[in-house]
Amino acid sequence: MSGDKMIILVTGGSGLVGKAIQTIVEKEKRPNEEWIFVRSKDADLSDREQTKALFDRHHPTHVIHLAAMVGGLFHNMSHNLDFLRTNIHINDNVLQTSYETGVVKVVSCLSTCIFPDKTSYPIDETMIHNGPPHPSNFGYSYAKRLIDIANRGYHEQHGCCYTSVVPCNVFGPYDNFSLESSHVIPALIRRMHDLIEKDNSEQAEFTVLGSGKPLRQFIYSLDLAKLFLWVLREYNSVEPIILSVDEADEVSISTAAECVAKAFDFRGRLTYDTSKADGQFKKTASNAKLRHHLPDFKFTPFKQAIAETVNWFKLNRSSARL
Ligand code: NAP
Ligand code: GFB
Repeated sequence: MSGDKMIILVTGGSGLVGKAIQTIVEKEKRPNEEWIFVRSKDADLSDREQTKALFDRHHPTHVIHLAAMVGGLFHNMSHNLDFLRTNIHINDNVLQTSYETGVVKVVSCLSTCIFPDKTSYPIDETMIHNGPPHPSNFGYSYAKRLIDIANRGYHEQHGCCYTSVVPCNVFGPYDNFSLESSHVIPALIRRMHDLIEKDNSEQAEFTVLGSGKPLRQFIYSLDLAKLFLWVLREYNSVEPIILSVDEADEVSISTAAECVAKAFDFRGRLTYDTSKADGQFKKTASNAKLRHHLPDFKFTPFKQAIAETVNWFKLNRSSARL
C-alpha cells in the first residue's frame, strides 16, 4: 500500500480540520499520494447524485470524510433534528458511494461528545453505544454513532476497511468563529477580539457563557491533522480510535477563557453568565489506544496553541468564517 498510487479525497476540506490537514499535507505528502480537498460548493454531499458525480470526477482510492453539519453546544441545542438528518444523509451518501466506486479505505470522524452522558471515566472506544448521549446534542451524536454501525456493516458484508477516529474538542486557524454556531474556543476568541477593539481598560467586562466549570480536552487542529495522516496510512482496524490529548491535559472552560484573555493581554475582568447552559459537565476520554501506537507523539501545549490561534484570528479576521 505504501508505494501504490493513492488518490485521497478529503470531504469537508475547507473547514477547521480540513484546512489543518491541507497545511500538514503541504509539508508531509508522499510522492505516491494525490490529495483532493472538496467543500459543499464542489458537491452537496447530502445529495446522492451530487456525491456520485464528485466520486466519478475524482475516482478516489481513499477518503478522509470530514464533511458534516458541525456546531457548538448552543447550535446543537436549537437544531438537533437538522444535525441528525443532514449528517445521516451526508454520511450514508459518502459511505455507500465509496463502496459502490471501490474506495479502498474511508476514515470518518466521530467526536468524544457522542459518548453516553451517564458513564464511567475515562471514556474509551468500547463505550460509544453504552447509553444515550447528552440531550443537548442527541441529533449529532446518533448520526455520528451510525457511522460506526455502518462501518461494521460494510466490513462484515463486503470486507471494506472503513474506520473512524474520535477527536476531542478541536480548535485552531480556519475555525468557525460565527456567533450563532461556533464552539467555545473560537467563540471566546472572536468575542474577546471584538470587545477589545472597543475597550481594553480595567473596567472592561467579558462574559463567559455558563458557569465556566465544565471540563474539556482540547486538541490543536494541526496536531489532529498529523494524527489523521497516520490513521490514513497505518491504522487498518474498523474499530474507532480516540484522537485526544491526555486526560491530564483536561481544562475547565474558565481556564480556557483565562488563557484566551492572556493571549489577548485583556486587562478587564471575566464574568460568568450562569443563566446560559453548561452542556456536558465532562467527557474525559482515554487516549491509551493512541498512545499504544504512538507513545512519543507530542501535542502542542494548550497555551501555545491558543496563542497561535489568537494571532491567526487577529491577522485573518476579515476573511475568517464569522
Ligand atoms: P467545519 O469547520 O464546520 O467544516 C465543515 C466542513 O464540511 C466544511 O468544509 C463544509 O464545507 C463541509 N460541509 C458541510 N456540509 C456539507 C455538505 N452538505 N456537503 C459537502 N460539504 C459539506 O467542521 P470541522 O470542525 O472541521 O469538523 C470536521 C469534522 O470533525 C466533522 O466531521 C466534525 O463532526 C468532526 N469533529 C469536529 C470537532 C470540533 O471541535 N470542531 C470535534 C470532534 C469532531 P463548506 O465550508 O463549503 O460549507
Ligand atoms: O465547544 P462547545 O460549544 O460545545 O462548548 P461542547 C460549550 C461549553 O463552553 C459550555 C461554554 O460549557 C458553554 O457554557 N461557553 C462559554 C461557550 N462561552 C461560550 C461561548 O461563547 N460559546 C460556546 N459555544 N460555548 C459540543 C457538541 O459540545 O462539542 C458538538 O455539542 C461538538 O456536538 C463539539 O461535538 C465538539 O464541547 O459543550
